[in-house]
Amino acid sequence: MHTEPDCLFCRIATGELSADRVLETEDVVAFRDINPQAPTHVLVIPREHVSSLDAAEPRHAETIGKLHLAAKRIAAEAGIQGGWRAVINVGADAGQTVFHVHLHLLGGRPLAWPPG
Ligand code: DGP
Repeated sequence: MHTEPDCLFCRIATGELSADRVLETEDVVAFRDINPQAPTHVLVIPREHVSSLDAAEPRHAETIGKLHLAAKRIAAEAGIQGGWRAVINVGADAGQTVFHVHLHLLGGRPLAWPPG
């Protein structure tokens, strides 16, 4: 499995850097966002380094799917009522600042649409 030694989220995934982890599986790790935008704001990442959804290939399909299923599980375990949002920022113009693909799980408050 490909990892990048200088990638912040790879280093969180391996445990080299600490984070407030909420779920770990063979393929994905989830932890609370350091700058939460909602009462529940969790980042779900693959253990494998993929820089962005733009860099994902067909062989990553199962892992990308697992990010979403992990978010569903975390939202259920958090007891979020009435809905939640899964967001993947793709590229700098969309607000991506960490180039290791990650799904934002946001919930616990009403979420406006469209996002800014
Ligand atoms: P994005 O803008 O979509 O690339 O989201 C990156 C998110 O990562 C942002 O909401 C803040 C969060 N973040 C950045 N550095 C850290 C960190 O060291 N620990 C944690 N828990 N979250 C981080």
